[in-house]
Amino acid sequence: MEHTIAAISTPVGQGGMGVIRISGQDALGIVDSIFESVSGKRVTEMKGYTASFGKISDNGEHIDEVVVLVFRAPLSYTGEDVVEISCHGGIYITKRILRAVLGKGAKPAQPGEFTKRAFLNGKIGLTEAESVMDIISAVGDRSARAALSVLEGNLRKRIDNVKGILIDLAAHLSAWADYPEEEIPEVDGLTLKNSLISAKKELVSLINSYDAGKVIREGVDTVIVGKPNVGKSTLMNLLTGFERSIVTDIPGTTRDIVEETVMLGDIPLRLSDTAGIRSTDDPVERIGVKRAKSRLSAAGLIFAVFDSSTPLSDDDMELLDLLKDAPAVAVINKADLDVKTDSDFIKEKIRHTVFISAKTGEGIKELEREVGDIVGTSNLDPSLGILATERQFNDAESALNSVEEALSAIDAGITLDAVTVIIEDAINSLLELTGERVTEAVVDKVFSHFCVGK
Ligand SMILES: Nc1nc2c(ncn2[C@@H]2O[C@H](COP(=O)(O)OP(=O)(O)OP(=O)(O)O)[C@@H](O)[C@H]2O)c(=O)[nH]1
Ligand SMILES: [Mg+2]
Repeated sequence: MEHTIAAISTPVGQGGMGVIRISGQDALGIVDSIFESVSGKRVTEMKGYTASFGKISDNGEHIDEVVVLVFRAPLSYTGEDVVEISCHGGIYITKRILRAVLGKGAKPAQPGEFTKRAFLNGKIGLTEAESVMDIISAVGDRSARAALSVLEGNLRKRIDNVKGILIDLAAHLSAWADYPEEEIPEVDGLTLKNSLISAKKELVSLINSYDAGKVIREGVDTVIVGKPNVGKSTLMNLLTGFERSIVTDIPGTTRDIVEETVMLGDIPLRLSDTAGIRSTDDPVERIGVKRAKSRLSAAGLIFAVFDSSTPLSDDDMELLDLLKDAPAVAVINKADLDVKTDSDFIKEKIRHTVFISAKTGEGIKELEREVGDIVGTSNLDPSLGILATERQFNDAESALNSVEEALSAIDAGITLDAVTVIIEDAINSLLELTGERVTEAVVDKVFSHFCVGK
């Protein structure tokens, strides 16, 4: 039996409530020794899923009035006996109660140790465990939904489906090769190939969902560029919802980079508003222009802003050339004024083009749609379950490599037992992905990313 662990499960800081969580065979006994309930009932006598109100004291010192919640093994998050002490929030009280619990023999929990125990006790799979971490750190609404759907096992279902196809194939091929006397029908080449192709398709779609999922989870570095006075800062302020950048009708207003993270629909954008790009003799503005240009090359997404009320200038042309093949949306601003710019020329140079008015907010939905197209989130259905971590991505990719190798082996006329071995490699990668067959090192790595208390 593993030792009993304890940690503060709520974030550090001031709050209305704090929770100390204790898991392990001594959990009930430890809490019993520092808790006195109003009803007189002992913690060790409490049934699972019941609560008790009373006070916590340590060596005669009264600490706080608390509610104690009991979960009995195996019907708990970790699968072990678990007690949660809900106390008044605040750093002092939660730490003081934790100290009392540790004083009675519990050990401080390692990062992710509660969830690790849940995994080791078969309460959740490895992909679900990873999505617990995802939920803790999810920023946007869709991100949380994607993480939740993984938790509900959608990813697991998709992987199990591919794994099922491959296991059926491998089993049939091995039976046919190993037991010739059983008259098992030979696997015909076409069926074999079709099954592998459908496994390949599903793996490719999973792998493609990874980048889009990452965008939703982690956001994208977005830079707003354009010549002076086109309305970059006005767009920045529209997206942030407050006067983040200074706006004036004087060209060259913004000089340094102004940053803010916003949600455009369900995509988190880390926005940088920059100095208008033009040649200038002003040394300060020149530094700003240089910074704007260097941001451009590192950005995951670019809003290239043009002023629809003036014809294209040399500065606009220079920018259009800089943006060749970049992940850019041409934002033709001031659509509330008469159009004098050559928007067809812009469209020729930049595929994704929208008319907006940063002043009135018109066109913002279209901008959102173009962004979704560029970063690949438009066609993403998070309810299908998506790959959530680099580890899952790598395992899915090795499975795909093996499936592709098996397909070329068949085309090359390699013997079926060799093909079987390659298919088994693919199965192994998938077993590793789901955590059904993983090394201890991988498990430790997954849980080390968690915060203490989870
Ligand atoms: N009519 C109209 N005016 C706008 C719109 N967007 C911005 N403006 C005006 O254009 C002027 C310049 O706006 P800014 O947002 O400061 O432009 P900028 O691109 O940040 O300029 P620099 O920081 O100098 O590079 C201001 O007078 C804004 O009010 C718009 O959609 N319609
Ligand atoms: Mg500006």
